[in-house]
Amino acid sequence: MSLQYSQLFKKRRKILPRAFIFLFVTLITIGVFAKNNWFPSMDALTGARTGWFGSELPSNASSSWNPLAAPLPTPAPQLSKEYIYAGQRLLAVEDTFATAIAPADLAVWRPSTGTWWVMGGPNSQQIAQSWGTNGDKPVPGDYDGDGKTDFSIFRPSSSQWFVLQSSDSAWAPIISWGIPTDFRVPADYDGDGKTDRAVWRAADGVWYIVRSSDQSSYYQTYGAYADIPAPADYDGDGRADIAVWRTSEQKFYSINSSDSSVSVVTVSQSSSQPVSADYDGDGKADHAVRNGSNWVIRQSSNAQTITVSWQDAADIAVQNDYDGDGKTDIATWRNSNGNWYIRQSANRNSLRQVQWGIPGDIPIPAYYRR
Ligand SMILES: [Ca+2]
Ligand SMILES: [Ca+2]
Ligand SMILES: [Ca+2]
Ligand SMILES: [Ca+2]
Repeated sequence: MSLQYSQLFKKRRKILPRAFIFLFVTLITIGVFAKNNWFPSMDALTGARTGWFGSELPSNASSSWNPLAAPLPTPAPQLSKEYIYAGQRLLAVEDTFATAIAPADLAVWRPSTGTWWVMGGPNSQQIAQSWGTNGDKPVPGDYDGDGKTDFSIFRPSSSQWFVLQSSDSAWAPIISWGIPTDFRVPADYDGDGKTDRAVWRAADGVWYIVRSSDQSSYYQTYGAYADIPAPADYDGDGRADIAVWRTSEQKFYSINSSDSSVSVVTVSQSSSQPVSADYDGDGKADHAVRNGSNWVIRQSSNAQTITVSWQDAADIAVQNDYDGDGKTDIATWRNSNGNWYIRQSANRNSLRQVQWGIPGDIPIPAYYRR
């Protein structure tokens, strides 16, 4: 036993001095490194990073201490804006820093080929996207909520909604909703910034809505046979309001989403074409009816009703905000020549005439490019 103890004591006598020498050298080394700023560090004020021996590092390096660490991917820009839609019409952009709303794109869907044609701007190319086949119905909207309209179609044979998400170019989950004879009324009813798949059935007067916020089904009986659905954000709370236009009474009936109250607004026109949108730019949709070539608009800002005669009665109404001033422009598209006739609210109501599309196309202006 005593022999073993003495051997252990001899080993310790050798180890201890070596340990002291190691500690001494280490402390000296740390001192030299610290004095010369050879340790990795980050400047608290500027965020500038330095690696070993004072080497410069990119500010997004994942580690200062690991010389082999890869830099972090550049963070994707986050949307600071909130886009609120009623179908393909932009209701509002909520952004305290926004100075202008991007103008709507001129676009058509060609049934013969199932192609979406979106006109490019001064510095951007046009877009041609195949999505859908002959017999489908375009139902553009921002279903994924990224601020861009998604190429989307409803297929009557299967009642399926096919949405090509602009955010990741992937298919949204395919949902069967409604029947071919329904009015398709996609809009953002629950106010989450995403378009909700929705239909209105004249036969029973029921609104069938898939709320995008939780995918739950919502049913609301409102309206009667022969009414025309006219959902829009009449109370300006960022949510589309359930509404119908009753030609026989020349009245709009709507449920304000803000407080569930009912509002009844008379527009004395015997036409069956509601064209409600925010023409005066106060953030609330104006009750409006197109009668022949006349656009009769009850401005929400002052309750005044104005009448504007615009182009041909046979044209298709394509009102939207084409000049990006936050006001919907009265506009029509002519099937015979593919011309767009836009009354520019930002430019003293002057005419902008552009040829885009051919006879047989379906005009579907929206915010595809943004
Ligand atoms: Ca989108
Ligand atoms: Ca929604
Ligand atoms: Ca509303
Ligand atoms: Ca308005």
